[in-house]
Amino acid sequence: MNRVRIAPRVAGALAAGRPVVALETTLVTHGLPAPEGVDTAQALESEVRESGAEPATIGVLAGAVVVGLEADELAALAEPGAIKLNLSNLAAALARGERGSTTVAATAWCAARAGIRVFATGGIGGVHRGYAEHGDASADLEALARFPVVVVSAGAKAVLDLPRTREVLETLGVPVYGFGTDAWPAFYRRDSGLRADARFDDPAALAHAAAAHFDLGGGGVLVGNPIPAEHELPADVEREAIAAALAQAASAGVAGRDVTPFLLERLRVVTGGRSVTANVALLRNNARLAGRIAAALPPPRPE
Ligand code: PSU
Ligand code: MN
Repeated sequence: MNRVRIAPRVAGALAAGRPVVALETTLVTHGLPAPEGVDTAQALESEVRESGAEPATIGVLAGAVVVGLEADELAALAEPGAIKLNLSNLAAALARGERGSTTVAATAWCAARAGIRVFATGGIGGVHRGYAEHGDASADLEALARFPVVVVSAGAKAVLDLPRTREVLETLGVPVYGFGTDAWPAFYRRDSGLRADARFDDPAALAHAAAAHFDLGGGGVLVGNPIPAEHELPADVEREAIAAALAQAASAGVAGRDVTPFLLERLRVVTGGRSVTANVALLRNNARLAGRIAAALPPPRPE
């Protein structure tokens, strides 16, 4: 049952106990405009390598989960038509031999299966605004609770209902750590006005807390790494862009898995590309920190 194919360089690093960082691909195919997606994926791998870890970019090609896509595989994956895969549609795509990119939820699942314990993304999915009417909350939240992986993000995407998203993480028992901040970051902004559960200023100290969570049999840990200050979108630019994007989504009747990609694309247009520059900057920052956390994570303790 070759559902999961681990690249030899990744398998080698895992077997030798060397640090490995998983990277997702929905941000490549659905979160960033082409060819920015593939370029960014490569930049993220470089950041991971420079911080001393092996990158494992994850996606689905020809009906197999590939853990550690090579450059040509990544380019093939990013051709138009890739399916956005989360926990609900991943298995059907595998069985049909399809091609798709993995969201945070699906990537955390595959990373945990492969024995990878650190994963970098941009912003997690969460509870969408207007939840009471449509009930749309990302599979990322439950996946974070289930799979024992440290997910490094710049918070949840700012288009979401951040207070409710923060409450759900609390309900699910997902530790939310701030790196260099007491606040929970807000993707394009450094501070959502909400709090992290604990602050760490040192990747090794954070890694030890995550290891304690894993040793107790816990699931995932969410790290909030604020966007570098020089790349923050000004508060008024961000607020107006999000309002415009949400209004356009409502009038276009966008729903379900299409909502997040639609909103990100509208933000790009409304901000004249500034949202994309900010997104790439926070992604690189997260990949770097993930590498440092992976390098500092103590080996699992036998029960
Ligand atoms: N981070 C980014 N850009 C993205 C995403 C994260 O900087 O496009 C993707 C992730 O794959 C995440 C998904 O899982 O957006 C959320 O989609 P949804 O809200 O449909 O669960
Ligand atoms: Mn959704």
